[in-house]
Amino acid sequence: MKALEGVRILDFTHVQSGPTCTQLLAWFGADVIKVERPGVGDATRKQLVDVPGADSLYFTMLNHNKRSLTLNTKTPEGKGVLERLIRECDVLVENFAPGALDRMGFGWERVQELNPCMIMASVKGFGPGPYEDCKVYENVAQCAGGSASTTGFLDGPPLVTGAQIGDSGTGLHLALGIVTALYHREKSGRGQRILAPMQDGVLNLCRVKLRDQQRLAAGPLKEYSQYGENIPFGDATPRSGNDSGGGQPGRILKCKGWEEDPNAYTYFITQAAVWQKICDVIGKLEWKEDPDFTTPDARLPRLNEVFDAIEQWTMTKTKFEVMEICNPLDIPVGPILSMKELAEEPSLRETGTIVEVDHPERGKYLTVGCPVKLSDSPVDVARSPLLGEHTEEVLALLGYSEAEVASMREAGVI
Ligand code: CAO
Repeated sequence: MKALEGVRILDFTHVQSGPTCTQLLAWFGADVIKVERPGVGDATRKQLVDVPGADSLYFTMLNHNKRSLTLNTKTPEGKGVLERLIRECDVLVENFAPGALDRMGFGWERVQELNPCMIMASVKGFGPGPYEDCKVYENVAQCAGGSASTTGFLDGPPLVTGAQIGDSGTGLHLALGIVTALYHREKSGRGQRILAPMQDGVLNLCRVKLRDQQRLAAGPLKEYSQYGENIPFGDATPRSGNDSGGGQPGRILKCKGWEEDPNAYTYFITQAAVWQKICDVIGKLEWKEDPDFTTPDARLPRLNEVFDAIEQWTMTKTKFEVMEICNPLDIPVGPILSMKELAEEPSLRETGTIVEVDHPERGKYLTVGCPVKLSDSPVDVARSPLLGEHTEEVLALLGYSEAEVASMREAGVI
C-alpha cells in the first residue's frame, strides 16, 4: 500500500506549478483526477511540441500517474459533474488565475457547502496585497521573489535561474501544505484552505539573501568577492556571481578542457577544516604557515588570489579527476554536470531519479522520477494520460450511466 493510497485528488491544475504538486501526490499513491477542457486540455499538451501530434514533453513530464477527465465546467451539466467530484474527493488543487474558480461558481464557500472535509489548495502568483490579482509565470515569480536581483554577476543585469523555483518550487511547497492539512483533518475532521503564493515560495528559497540584507547593516559582506576587490556595497544584497552562499567560500573554477567544453568546470569549496589539505593538493605549502592565509578571516580579503591559485591546479585536471582527488581528502567539490551527462548517468537510472517511460503517441522518453524516496512507498512512474483517457471510467465511478455519458459527449460537456 502506497503512503497516500485512498486519497482522491481533484486536479484542476495546469502548466507547471500545480501539476508538479499533484504529480508528487500521485507518486505517493493518491488517485489524481485531472480535469481538462474538452478538446483543449492543459495548454502545455501542445506547447514546445517536438513530436508532431503527440503530447509535448512539457506536459508528459508533469502529469505522470494521473487520470484525465475532460469536462466543460462552465456548462450546467459540467457543473453537476464537478459537484459530484467535489463530494467524492479529499483535496481540490488548482492554479487558475485569481478569481477564475469564483467565476466558475466554485469558490471556497461553495466547495465547503458541498464537502466540509474538502481541502482546497491553490497556487497564485502573489498572496493578498497589491498584486494579488496578477497572472504570474515562473520568471515573474523569480523576479518578484528576490531570486533575480541576487543572481548573476555584479557587473551584469539580474538573472533568472534554470531551476524552476517559482513553478516546481511552489508546487513542492503546496504538496507539503496538502499533506499537513490531510494529517490535521484526521484529528479535526475538517478540511481547510491552503494558499501557496509563488512570490512567497521563491522568497522562502532565497532566505539566505534576506539574511545578507540584514547583515549589511553591520558592515560589508566579507565572504562576497567584491569585498576583496574593494568594491563598495550598496543598500541591498548584491549579486554575487558564483560565490558560495554560506560561510565557507566557494567558486566555479575551470578544469582541463574548458576551452572546448562549456561544462568543464568544478565547484570548489575552501572549507576551513580542510585548508591544510587544500594547500597540499594545489602545492601551496607556504600558505599553511603564512598568517595572510592560515585563518578563514585572513583569507577573506584575498579570495581572488586563493581561487586563482586553486584554478591553476584544477585546470590541469578534468572535473572528474578533481572529484576523485578531493573527495577522499574531504575537500568539498562538485563537477558541473550537463543535462546530457545527467541523462546518461547510470546511478541516477538505478535509483529511479531519471526514468525512461513509454508513451503511445511519442514512444520512449526520459523524465525525472520522484526526488523523495520513501522506503515503504516505492514509486512506479506511469505515463501521463491522453486527453480524456479516463473520462468514462471516472464518470462511472461517480455513478453516471452509459446513456448519461453518451448524452454529455453529444453535447460537448465532456
Ligand atoms: N472548463 C471550462 N472552463 C475552464 C476549464 C474547464 N475544464 N478549465 C479552465 N477553464 C477556464 C477558467 O475558468 C478561466 O476562465 P475565466 O477566465 O473565464 O474565468 C479560463 O479557463 C482560463 O484560466 P486561466 O486564466 O487560469 O488561464 P490562462 O492561460 O489565461 O493563465 C496562468 C495562465 C498560469 C497565467 C494563470 O492561470 C495564473 O496566473 N495562475 C496562477 C499562478 C500560476 O500557477 N502560475 C504558474 C503557471 S506555470 O508557469
